[in-house]
Amino acid sequence: METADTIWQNGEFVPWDEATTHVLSHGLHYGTGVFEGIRCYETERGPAVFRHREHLDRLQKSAELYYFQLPYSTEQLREATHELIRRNELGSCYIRPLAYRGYGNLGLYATDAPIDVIVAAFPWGVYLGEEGQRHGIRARVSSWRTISGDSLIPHAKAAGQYLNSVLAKTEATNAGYDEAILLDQYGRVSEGSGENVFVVRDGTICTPPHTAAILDGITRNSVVQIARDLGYTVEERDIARAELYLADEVFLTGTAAELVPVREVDDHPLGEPGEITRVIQAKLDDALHGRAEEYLEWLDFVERITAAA
Ligand code: PPE
Repeated sequence: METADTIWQNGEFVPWDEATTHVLSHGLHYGTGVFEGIRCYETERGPAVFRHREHLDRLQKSAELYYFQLPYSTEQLREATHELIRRNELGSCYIRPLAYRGYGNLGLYATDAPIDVIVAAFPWGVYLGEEGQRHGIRARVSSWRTISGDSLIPHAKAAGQYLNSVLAKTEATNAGYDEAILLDQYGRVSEGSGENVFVVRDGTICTPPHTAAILDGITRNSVVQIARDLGYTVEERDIARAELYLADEVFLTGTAAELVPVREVDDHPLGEPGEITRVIQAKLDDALHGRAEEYLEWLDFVERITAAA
């Protein structure tokens, strides 16, 4: 991975290589951590973090869902992140806040293990590649079903839950595909290993609802709003597996991936990205980079400290 100079760890800026943790940290053993994936983009007005507050709110909620309290407020984390971007002299970058139960005690009810919090920021290109973003990727429906609300909390972005995504992604990649699409426990379309899914049929844009064990994606929400603002009909409804094959267009959305067209599902060709995908992808790109006046409120601009300040 590409590195940066410093990482914010429990309130301090420490050199990248020194941002380490004890091997008996609770989170390493049981996956007791919550995290976020956020992107910052270079804009005409300097670096801007996309929907920063929504991401940090989701982090706080993920923590609360697993019964732990972050020792830092959203505002403290936001300021720490701005300072981190400045200190690392980053423009476009990926931001990874993580809060995990640290070293103190093992066992499952280890409330005396502290909650450690880090924020890292570093350069990271689009997750499924530039080529994939332009011409679409090849997806495969996973043999692994997505985690269900019966056992875990799909709405939380929790570290341990990602073992499910790792299984799906590994299976798809080993079989020569770019990404996995997971079904929920009832066989309905849920989401990608790290993205939400959209299906376009007869001009209507559909995406699985909250009941389909999805993460409530911030890019998903942005895309729904953009699509509606552009006059498209967007339906949140159950999607059958076969609709992935019968679709006019399919695309995935996520912070790391942004908006990625899907050109093939389970060896059924969908072809080059369709018009609706293209139009929404372009608008999202404008919003991310501060070129869409109507979505400027989604950007949290990082003040540059001038030499005189
Ligand atoms: N579903 C899952 C399971 C998921 O991990 C993500 C984000 C999304 C949907 C889309 O959510 P949002 O980013 O708010 O639009 N995945 C993050 C982590 C990916 C990774 O490989 O790590 C991300 O995109 O940053």
